[in-house]
Amino acid sequence: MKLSGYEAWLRYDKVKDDQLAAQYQAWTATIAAGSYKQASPIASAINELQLALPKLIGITPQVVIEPSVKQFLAIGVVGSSAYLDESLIGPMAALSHNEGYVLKTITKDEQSYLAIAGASEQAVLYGVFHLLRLMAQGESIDAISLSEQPKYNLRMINHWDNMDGSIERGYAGRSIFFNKNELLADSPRIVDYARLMASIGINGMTINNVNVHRPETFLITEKLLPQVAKFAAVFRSYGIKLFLCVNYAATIELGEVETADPLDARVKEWWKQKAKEVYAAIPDFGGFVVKADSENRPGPFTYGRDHADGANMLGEALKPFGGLVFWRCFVYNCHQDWRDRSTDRARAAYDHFKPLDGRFLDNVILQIKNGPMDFQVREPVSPLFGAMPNTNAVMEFQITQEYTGQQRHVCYLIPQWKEVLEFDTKVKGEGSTVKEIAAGNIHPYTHSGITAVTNIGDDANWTGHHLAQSNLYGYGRLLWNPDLSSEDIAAEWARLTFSESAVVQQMLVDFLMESWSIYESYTSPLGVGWMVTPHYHYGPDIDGYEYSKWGTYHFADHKGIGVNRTVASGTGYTSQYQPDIAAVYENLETCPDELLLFFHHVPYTHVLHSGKTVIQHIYDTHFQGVERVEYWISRWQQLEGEVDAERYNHILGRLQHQLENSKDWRDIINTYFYRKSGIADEQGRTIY
Ligand code: GCV
Repeated sequence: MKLSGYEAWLRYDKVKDDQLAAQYQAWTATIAAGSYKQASPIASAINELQLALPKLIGITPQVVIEPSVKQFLAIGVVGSSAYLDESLIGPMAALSHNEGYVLKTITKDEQSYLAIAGASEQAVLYGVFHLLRLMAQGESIDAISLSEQPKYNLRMINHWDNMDGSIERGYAGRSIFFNKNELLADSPRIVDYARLMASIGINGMTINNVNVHRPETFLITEKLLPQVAKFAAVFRSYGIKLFLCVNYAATIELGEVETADPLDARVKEWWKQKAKEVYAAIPDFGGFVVKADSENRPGPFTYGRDHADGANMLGEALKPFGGLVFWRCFVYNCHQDWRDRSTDRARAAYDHFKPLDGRFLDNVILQIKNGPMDFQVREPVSPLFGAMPNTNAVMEFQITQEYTGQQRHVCYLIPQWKEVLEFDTKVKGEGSTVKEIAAGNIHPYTHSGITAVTNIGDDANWTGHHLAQSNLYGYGRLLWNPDLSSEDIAAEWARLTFSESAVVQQMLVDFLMESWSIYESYTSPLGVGWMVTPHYHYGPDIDGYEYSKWGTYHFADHKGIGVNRTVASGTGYTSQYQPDIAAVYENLETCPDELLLFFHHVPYTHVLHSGKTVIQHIYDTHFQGVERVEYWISRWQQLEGEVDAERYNHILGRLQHQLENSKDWRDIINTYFYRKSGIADEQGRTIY
């Protein structure tokens, strides 16, 4: 069979075990759904069952109000029917979240039914996806009793799509939302995308780039709002709120007020009217995401105002409608002179925002990238996260693989995100993990959660590389439950997306689990970052940091390499962490190897905790990285015939490209450092 990957993890492969298929049929052939509105999450849930069940078990379910059969599926909001009475559902009482649900088999008055009871309509949809996930994985559903609720309230996706149809940092084709400055609001692909997102629990989405160019500025105008509202309507029926990125200087860009000064009464009034207009078109509009005073985007600095002034001006406008402002903290001076050690890009977000704690309105949320720099393969956790107890915050991850192989290399990012989430910031003593901060459990945020820049485009398989789908799937699953292990998420994804074959699954899981470490091993070493081609961010270019026209970013010379960020003699960045953590990073003895060059400038002969010198580590990891890709190609080749030919060949092709590219990395990095240091490889391997 030809498999494009379009259905991703909603493939619903036919259940081959007859007994299991019979069990599923018995529970799902009749669905008691009560009455429900068209284009609602319940309607979507039913639609999903109607799409999935014929594929899984070859039946088309009957949807009824009062089932006369003895065994059936009952879905709905708790209390909405006699079958979903709270006393029967029981565990629902323990759910504090309105997106939580219960799956439970119940026997009552000689009828047995599987109840999917949600705290809300959206929760019912999540419950249905849960049931289908179980069935698609071949789990018994005969005696079920479980309840689930998401860890994070805001589970967002950001698209960096431009209205011309291009995607900034997109590696999977063009935009599914825009083309040639038109909105593709009637495209059937939008519904399929909403299905995929709802199935992993996403509940908010921006569709346009944070770099808002002139055409996208018009998204909030009369001309385009009716089209935008169509997207919102599709998303609404899948429990997803639509947000837009706005141009901070829209007043000027649209020629309506000649200033964007956030304290100017005309500017404030303009945004208030704008909010009214937007909410008239989309009553449940989520709010705005803003990139201001960053990478040449306009912002309040032009008027001598600060980020709190800017964000609050928008917050005030959205407040009457319950709208939110996500204000990005990716603010740094991209024109800084790297020779001047008193400035350090890593310091910027904290330096800009920390002093503003407590000044933001409670519908404003700071959006903080996971690291202090920019989604590198390895960075420490941003010290800003948790550092502002009186300001709402969300974590921003990057699913699109801008710096991690651009979906031509395999790089499963769930282990990286889990490391970030498990990091203990100690801002309120032991246990102040990022995971809990993002959930609003350490500081009492009114809004919190996680967002990420997504990796999809209009490629048939959505993500370019088939295996990159695992990052999107894993992102949603992790936001629902960050305690799931990376392996379990990978296994679930492999089973749903590829095959019931244990061999295929195990190989995919092993491969995904190794992939981040493989990618890291042949790219920039020991946390130093970049070394990629400027702007494009793909392939090796050691001195290629785009903003390093005054000198190299990594400060490598014939004696050593690394960025000194210590308080003792460097940029002082380490002081932005809590004292215990700062001490670990500040001290060469305790700084973890993988971040050594992020924090310290050391001689090539410096001995790591691993016992190797820095230079030998560079040589070894770069040789090993390539060997590991070679090994993976040989393992993948064992799957020929086990995986459908289309996906098998596609992945093989990408792996072969990865191998060639990893050789470039190896040769260019090793040669550079051999020439710089003059130190030979202990193993005498050829360095080109
Ligand atoms: C959307 C990095 C990326 C840019 C991106 C920016 C951001 O600099 O390279 O493409 O712009 O981050 O997060 O705003």
